[in-house]
This record gives sequence, C-alpha cells and structure tokens, in this order.
Amino acid sequence: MGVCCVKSQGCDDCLRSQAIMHSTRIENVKKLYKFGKTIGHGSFGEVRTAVRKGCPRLTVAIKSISKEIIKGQINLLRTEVESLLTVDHPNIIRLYNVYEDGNSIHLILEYCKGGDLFTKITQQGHLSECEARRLMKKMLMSVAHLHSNNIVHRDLKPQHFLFENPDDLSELKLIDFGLSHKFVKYADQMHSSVGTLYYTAPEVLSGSYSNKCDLWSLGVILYAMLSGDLPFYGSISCIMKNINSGIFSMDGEIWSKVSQNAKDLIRGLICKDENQRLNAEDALKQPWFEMIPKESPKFDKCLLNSLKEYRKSNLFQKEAMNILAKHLPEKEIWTLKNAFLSLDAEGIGSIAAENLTRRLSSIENDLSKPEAAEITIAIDRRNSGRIFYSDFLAAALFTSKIYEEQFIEIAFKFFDTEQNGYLTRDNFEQTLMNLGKDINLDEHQELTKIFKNSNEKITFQEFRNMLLSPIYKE
Ligand code: PIT
Repeated sequence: MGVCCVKSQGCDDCLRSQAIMHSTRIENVKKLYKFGKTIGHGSFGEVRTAVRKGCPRLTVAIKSISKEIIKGQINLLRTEVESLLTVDHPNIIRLYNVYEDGNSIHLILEYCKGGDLFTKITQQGHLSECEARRLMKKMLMSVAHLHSNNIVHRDLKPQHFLFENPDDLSELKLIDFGLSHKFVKYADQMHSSVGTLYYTAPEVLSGSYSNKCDLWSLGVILYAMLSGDLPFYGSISCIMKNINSGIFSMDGEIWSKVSQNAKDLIRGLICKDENQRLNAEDALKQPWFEMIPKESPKFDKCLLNSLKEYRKSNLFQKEAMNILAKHLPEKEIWTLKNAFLSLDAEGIGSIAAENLTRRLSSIENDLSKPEAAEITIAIDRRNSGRIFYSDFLAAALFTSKIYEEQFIEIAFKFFDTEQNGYLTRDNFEQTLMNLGKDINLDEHQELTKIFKNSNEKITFQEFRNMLLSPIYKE
C-alpha cells in the first residue's frame, strides 16, 4: 500500500483493494462531476445534482451512499443496482453508471427537475380525473415493466414518482429501488416488512406477499390523486387495523364527482384478497383508460430507414448509440418513444421480437420476412426475444440525425473513462461490464477488428464519424 492510503481518497490501486461492489468503476467522482445542491434523500443516502465536467449541459442526479452506513447491508445496495440495470423504460429513472471511491458508492442517475407527485398533489389539493388517468397509466406501465422482469418495488408512494420537467405534460419516472426485490414467479412468497405504512398492502403487514403488493400501493396513490385524502389514516394501530380490514370509503363531495370507472379501478387495486386484486397488465385494460386515445405506430420513412441500416452496424456503433439514446432529453425522442409504446402490445415496456418482425414486413413491401427478422435480431441486444426501449431508440436514431451534436460528445465522454481524449478497447469493455452487459466470443472478435482499424485508439473524430456516417467501412 502506498502513502496515499492513509487518506480515504487513495490512489486507484488502493481504492480497488477497498472495493465492496462487484463490478463498479473505481473512480474519484469529483474528478468527473461538479457537485451542486442536495435534492433529496433516497434510501441509504443523499441525492445531489451534478454537472459532468466538460459537458456543461449534462446535469445528473448522484445518489451517494456511505460505505460505513451500508456496511452489513451491502446486498440491499447490490439488489438496488441490479434492479436499476435490468429495467429499461420511459417511466423508470435511468441509472447511467456506478462509481465507488474510498468512502462512498455513487449512483449516477437521470436528473428529474419537475419535483415529485406528492408535492403536486399537496399543492393542487387533488388532481383532475383526466390528469390522474394520464399519470396512473404511466405508473401502471412502469410497474408492469418491473413485474415482467421479476422485480417488485415494494415502496411505491407519490414521493417516489418524479416529473422529468415542470411542464404539464411532463414524463413521470419511478425512483428509489432501495427496497426492490427479485421475485420468483409462482414460487415462494416473499417474507419481511417494508414500505411506508399508508401505502402498504395487508399481506405485507403480515409478512408474506408477492408482486401484487405494488398494485395495492398504486390503488392508494390513485385514491390520493383523485381526492387529496388517504383511504387508511389515523394512528399507526388504526391505519394497520383499517388496512387489515380492507375497508375504506369513497363517500363525500369530492368522490361524488369521480366517475364509476375510476372507483372500479380503485376497488380492483385496493382489494384485500391478492388473488382477486388486478395485476398491472389487467389494470391497464380497465375501461377507465379507454378515454386515452390509442396511437397507432407511425413508421415514417426516416425511422424505417434507420432500423434497416442499423442491421449493418457494428457492435461499437450499437453500444455507442445506446448510450447516446439514454442521454437524450424526452423532448428529443417524443415521437420515437410513442412509436415504441404503440408497438408494445402487452403494455409491459418491451416488444416481442416476432411482433416487430411481423410489423416491419407488413408495412414495407420490399422488405422480406427474413430481412425483417434480421433487423429485429440486430435490435434484440439482450438476445432475449424481446426488444427493450433504449435498444429500439438506438436503432431508430442510427441514421436519423435528429439529435444535437453535443450528445455525441456526451456519449464519447461516457466511454472515455481516463479522460485522455481517446477510447481503448479496455475502456469500452469495462464500460459495458459496469452496465452488466456481457460480451460473447463473436463480439469480442468484432471489437478486436474495430480497434485494430483505429490503431487501438478511437479518437473523438473517429467516434463522431462512426455515428454520423453510420455505415462504417472496415
Ligand atoms: C432525481 C431527482 C431527485 C431524486 C432522484 C433522482 C433519486 C433517484 C433515485 C433514488 C434511489 C434509487 C433510484 C433513483 O434507488 O430529486 O433525478 O434510491
């Protein structure tokens, strides 16, 4: 050990030897980000804004967890990170990266500047049915996505839904996966007591529950949005007694103006019997949501062309576009997001590969079924038979050039971990590893070729060319 290890901010080697997470990047985050104000307190730590050095327009939220405090509960943090890396949905906060230094673990997260749903409800008293419907659909979609990936959140409450920006039509994002949990479908029920009481399902109080507990909480949130009240309130013992009875009222002035369809949905969610309670997919099919116009997917020439060209892209281009896509603000990808959601027939935030293939070959006469399948396979980066959101965006953006050039620089800096102005194969592979992405043998060889072509160092100019003149010649 060197002299620097006496201090907590040691050299890279000593930091590495103190690492407690498996594949996080050992880095002094203060070298990369300039920290700003504190914006919240997530589970186990404080959340601050930060600006990426060299990218003044890239603001992120950083949740820093003290290693001292997390000691003994490191598995909870690992599950939190694992959950965040698994999910990929427009209504779930993005985790960009995880760093570890001498004292802390830092989660680099998407920055939402519109405040939380709790503040909105308290400021407005209660929300209109139209607004509550729009927001509840997004909440259910985020939960359907979690559950389809075998993740249960366990701590849903209005404080954990953030608005991306202060606009009326802002996107809503689910945060705080500190209590999230992987569950095994149809197998063991989960045991332990978590969450905030008001929103907690009766079976959680008794310690044995499934992913259905999230649906109960969403029912309580919907109740709160429409009335500004809580279905179960009072002293702790009173709340627990009422939750256990499952009995609540929707009487009074406010409720007289609420539609029967909305009340039916609340009753379908705040339902004591888990087996009778709606799941997220079925809740989305309830009549209350029929008022929201269904969009049919718009495949314009530009989108179609981009998907077609993406098939010919190399691994480097695919992963770089994925990172770029993840950093684009909502307003830049609004139409692509809606195209994705309208293809998502099940409402679970991923598209079955065969659906995309069918759709592609039906809209484009000169595209054969095998060619359409080839496009789909190229987009299915997880080899899972399902297309995930950021991979779809990456393919849709590939030749579109609808994004501003600054985002190419942001993507480059993301891989340029040593900040030396070029990317090595190590930088690239390490970054993918941190994101939980495995590279197979074929991909390994593909990377060897790509880096060999650039003398083992990819400069920003070369990186930019690969993204802007997409069909990169070998
Ligand atoms: C923001 C703004 C903000 C808080 C957060 C993000 C927190 C995010 C978060 C916290 C977690 C977690 C995942 C995300 O597991 O005010 O952009 O504990």
